[in-house]
Amino acid sequence: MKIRRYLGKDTQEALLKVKMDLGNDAVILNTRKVRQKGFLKLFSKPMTEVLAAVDEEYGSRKEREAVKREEKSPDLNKENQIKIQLDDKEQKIAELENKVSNMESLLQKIYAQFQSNGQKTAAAVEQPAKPFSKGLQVFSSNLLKNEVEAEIVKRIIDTVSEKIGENAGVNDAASVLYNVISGMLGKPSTIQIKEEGRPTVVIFLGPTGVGKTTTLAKIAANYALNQKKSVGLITADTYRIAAVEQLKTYAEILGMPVSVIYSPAEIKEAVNAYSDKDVVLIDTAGRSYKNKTQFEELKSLVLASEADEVYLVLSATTSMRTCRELLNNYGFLENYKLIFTKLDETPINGIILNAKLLTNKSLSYMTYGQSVPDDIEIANIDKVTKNLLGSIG
Ligand SMILES: Nc1nc2c(ncn2[C@@H]2O[C@H](COP(=O)(O)OP(=O)(O)OP(=O)(O)O)[C@@H](O)[C@H]2O)c(=O)[nH]1
Ligand SMILES: [Mg+2]
Repeated sequence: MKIRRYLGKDTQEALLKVKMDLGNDAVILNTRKVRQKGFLKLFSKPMTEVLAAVDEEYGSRKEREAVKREEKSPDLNKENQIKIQLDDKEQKIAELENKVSNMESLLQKIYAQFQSNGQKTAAAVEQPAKPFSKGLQVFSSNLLKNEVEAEIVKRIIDTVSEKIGENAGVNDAASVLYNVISGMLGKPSTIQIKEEGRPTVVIFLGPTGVGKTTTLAKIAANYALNQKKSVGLITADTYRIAAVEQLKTYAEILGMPVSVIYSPAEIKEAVNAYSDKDVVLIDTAGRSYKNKTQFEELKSLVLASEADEVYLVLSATTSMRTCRELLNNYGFLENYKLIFTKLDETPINGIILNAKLLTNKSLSYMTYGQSVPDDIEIANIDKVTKNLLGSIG
């Protein structure tokens, strides 16, 4: 028994090959679908494989016919043999050509598929953003331009995303953002004058030149002129010759007493001397963030003053990096409120939100110029929030 394997595009083609080769006596043993081996062939259609058998003595039909032809005319047969060999070669070449062209078209298909996949990905990236995400993108970029720290911007956007639906428009996003940011800034807290007992004692600290003395003068003037409170001033700033004179000038104009102390030990007595006052405001010397000894002295001054309220004065023009250092250095303070000055000198409001969230202390006053007593207001959360969401030109 002779067993042979025949491959065809389909069963019909494979059976035809069997018949052609083995004749009608062939017995079909098995048919199955097979994939050709090789990377490119993985993408082609499976072939049909037919396993056929024929009695050995019959041999293949081609062989039998060849024997017959040889018997009839040996010369003609030789000629035919050459022709058959040539025909076989031509057939092989044709088969190879066919294979190459199949591979070519397959490669073209694969290439086209890759290209269309690439276009689909690009299209997905360029897809017009939904109104919700588009609105948030604009605001998030404004917050960053306002120098709100990236981590905080992310926190804000995440909170807003949780609160509003996918299809919310720019206006909805804006109003939720407004609420989230103003909530983070919190309610401002200003000096709370005690109704009874000793005067309310307030001390102002902060780096050099930020506007401590000017801000103190603005607050003092407002208490004296608008609220008819009696105010006493103390300065602990004897480092600069002009500092005492500066406060004395304001005190003179406003008609209020001022006393000067040269060491923390003197503060208690100076405060006690103002027992008849409603408010006592204490000015301090600006401290460079590098000088550790000065901070130790400041710490004892704050403790000795037994102040009811402590205000840390910061300029809005300070870089966030410096601001972080400053907040670190003033970290010895247990409780304080934040004053931001010089907001007239910068359109950037990010530092206010950053510092508020870093310290978790209340915002209190903000100042917008050099003019005493006008250029001060209670921290305007609405204004700051709108500035943060607005674009910086
Ligand atoms: N543009 C602007 N200038 C201000 C503001 N507040 C204070 N200044 C100015 O900043 C400068 C310093 O102000 P001071 O009040 O002396 O600052 P300070 O923190 O007491 O300074 P030291 O006592 O030296 O540490 C002065 O020229 C003020 O007029 C403000 O809100 N805006
Ligand atoms: Mg000063």
